[in-house]
Amino acid sequence: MTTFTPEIQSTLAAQGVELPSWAFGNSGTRFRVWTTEGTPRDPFEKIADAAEVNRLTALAPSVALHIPWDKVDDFGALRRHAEDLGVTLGTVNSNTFQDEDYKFGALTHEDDRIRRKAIDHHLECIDVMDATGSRDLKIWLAEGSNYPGQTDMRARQDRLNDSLGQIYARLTGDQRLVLEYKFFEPSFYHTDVPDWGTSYAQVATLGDRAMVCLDTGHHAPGTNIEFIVMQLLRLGRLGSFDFNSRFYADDDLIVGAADPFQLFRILVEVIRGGGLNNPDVAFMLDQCHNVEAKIPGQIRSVLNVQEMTARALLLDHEALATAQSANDVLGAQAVFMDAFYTDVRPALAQWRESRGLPADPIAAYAASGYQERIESERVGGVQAGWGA
Ligand code: LRH
Ligand code: MN
Ligand code: MN
Repeated sequence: MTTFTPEIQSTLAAQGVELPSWAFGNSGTRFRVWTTEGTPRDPFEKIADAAEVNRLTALAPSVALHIPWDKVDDFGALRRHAEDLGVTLGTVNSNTFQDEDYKFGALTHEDDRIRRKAIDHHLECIDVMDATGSRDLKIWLAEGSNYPGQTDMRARQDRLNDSLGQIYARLTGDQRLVLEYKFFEPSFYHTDVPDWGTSYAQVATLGDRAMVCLDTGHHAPGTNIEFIVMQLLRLGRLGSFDFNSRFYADDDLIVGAADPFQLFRILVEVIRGGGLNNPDVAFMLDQCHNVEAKIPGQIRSVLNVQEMTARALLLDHEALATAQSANDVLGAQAVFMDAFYTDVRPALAQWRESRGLPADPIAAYAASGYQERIESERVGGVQAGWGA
């Protein structure tokens, strides 16, 4: 069986992956939102479910919020609730994609009134961050056009930059703005922030606390995502990951399910670039569990990240560097694949037990009675937010 050096063990012990509150709500596609028994009825119950994932894995110390989906009267109370359960409130995600006013844009809108409304929404999100103690404001913009000639793409970049500048100016202390990109959807011809280059060009003008968010599901098929990871780390602008898997478009499936090798390659570059357990780079999930059980789905997800991290940590860098500098193509590839093909699961199970955690967190969840309890206590759970 593989063994982990003390150094690898302490690296693994320090790892944390933020959970999205919306992974615990009901979700589906634009065709149907499926219901699940035991679904949280409010943000407090979403936090409780996230805390359960952390209790069984020690891998999920914080929970991301989405506003207005997670709007509560008293964010201080939500914060205390989270802390009582051993987790913190993390990234605050804005939402300008479900309001009629934003049909033709939000932060890029031609109409000053609508653009002002969208900027003000972000300022309110920063008020939430002040109350929750969150560091990051994450912005994903569903803005663009469907037809060539429909809009002036260049003027929209200028308005976007002005809007982001106003939002950035409201940040205080160590708060950060993180701009997420996505190549298409809901717009199909052009998107205002379609790629890492545009996100980088926008945030670079704002200041040091403006960063890029890389959602692994937001690229065209075949994109070399680990190259983007390398480049953003090199430029000091990789602020966060939204981890998930895709087969086709923005599928939001369990991270590491569709392409475990891609997740491995990404983590190799994260480690290479000093991004692992580095507070500058937030690891988050952005997933929706449409048909699978939600809490075990989140447990599976954080374990997938942990397993691929362990494999990436096993990469023999010395042997790789030797092969690379000799242009030993097959030798380098063999070293790389050796690490990828190492089954770390038995070693991780043993290591978890040595830390007082269940060897098999999914089995431990099934045996815990938590699911039965929430199914009997919670009636009328809410959607994740889609179509809400
Ligand atoms: C957009 C996105 C973005 C949203 C989330 C719900 O596709 O990835 O991060 O906030 O989905
Ligand atoms: Mn995302
Ligand atoms: Mn997405």
